[in-house]
Amino acid sequence: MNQPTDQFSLSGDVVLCEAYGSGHINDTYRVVTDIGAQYILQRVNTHVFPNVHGLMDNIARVTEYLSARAETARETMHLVPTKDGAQFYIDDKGEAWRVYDFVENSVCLQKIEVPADFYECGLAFGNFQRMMADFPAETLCETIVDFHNTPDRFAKLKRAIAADTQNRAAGVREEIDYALSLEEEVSQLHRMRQSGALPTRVTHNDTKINNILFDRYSKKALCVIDLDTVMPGLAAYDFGDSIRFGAATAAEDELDLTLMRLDLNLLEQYSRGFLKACTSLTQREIETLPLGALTMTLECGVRFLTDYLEGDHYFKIKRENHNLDRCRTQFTLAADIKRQMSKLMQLLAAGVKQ
Ligand code: ADP
Ligand code: GN1
Ligand code: MG
Repeated sequence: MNQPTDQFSLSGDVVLCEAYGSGHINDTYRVVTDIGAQYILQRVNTHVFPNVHGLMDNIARVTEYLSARAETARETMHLVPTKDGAQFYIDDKGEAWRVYDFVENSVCLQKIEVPADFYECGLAFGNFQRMMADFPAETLCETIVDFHNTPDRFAKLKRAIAADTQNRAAGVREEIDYALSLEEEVSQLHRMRQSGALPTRVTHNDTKINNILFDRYSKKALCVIDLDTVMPGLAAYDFGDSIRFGAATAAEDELDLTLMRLDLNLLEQYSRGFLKACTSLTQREIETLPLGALTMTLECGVRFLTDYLEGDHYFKIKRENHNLDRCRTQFTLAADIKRQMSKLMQLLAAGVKQ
């Protein structure tokens, strides 16, 4: 039988192809050949990313741009072409496959082990944004249209409530009311982008810590991965999504909500790294970073809630009510971010003066 790996220009013959990583969206495999070369093979989730051509064109252009500016090869992802020189391969079933060089001696963290890890994350995503600062953002395709369009995320939530296809809305009235109570506040960033009050940047848009590879030995951040959502966006999206995931005291699907808070020490670590590396930020952008943390957290909760109401067709779930559990952690965290908002603002303002 034809294997997707047969289509790519790999060094050696494949001896191992095993499931790898723990993303919510794509299927990832580690591939090893008889001469010890390693690769990452991914089946792109075309339900989530219908425009594979646009997506792969973005990734090819962004990785080439970063490679030309990087000091070492391990600082950026490298696509491996197919034997025909294409960036990806579509199999008989219409599935899309791509291959990257495996970044050797790298590790991926699912959670922060020591606070310095999060400083490294801030540096990595800050560097990414600064290195892309002169790239023409408007030439990138929107791989998921309206991805961080917060008002549109609310519109989708309201449609899911009205349709209530799974008869789940009555059971989550409290969550729905909480989300709607913050709609205006968290729609501000989008409106500032629309009015031109904030510059549109090339942003990563999915800045979880497991989208960074660290050097196995030095524990320094090496390389930003998972470039599917690199699109035009706001600096506050990348800052905010990192805080949402990395400065939280509990996992995204923790059941004991009393464990979920914002860790201000971790927020400070990340902010120092991000502000140090991302020298392209304007004063106004820096001032909007705390609102980015609230917005990304609430928006992510709204997305989980919408998916729960619609029957869990977007995010992979591993148990019943998984998306509802995820929604609840995000809303609990959003409430804590809101409680601590003045401290966040002070911290970021202090970062500016350093
Ligand atoms: P998803 O969109 O499903 O999150 P990712 O692109 O983030 O998929 O990849 C999933 C996992 O595969 C990552 O968390 C990381 O552990 C690993 N990975 C991805 N690309 C590479 C690479 N080039 N080198 C080494 N490991 C990688
Ligand atoms: C998804 O692919 P992954 O697991 O890095 C999602 C993000 C969410 C995140 C929540 C393309 O990220 O937007 O914030 O889950 N990616 C996409 O964990 O929707
Ligand atoms: Mg990922």
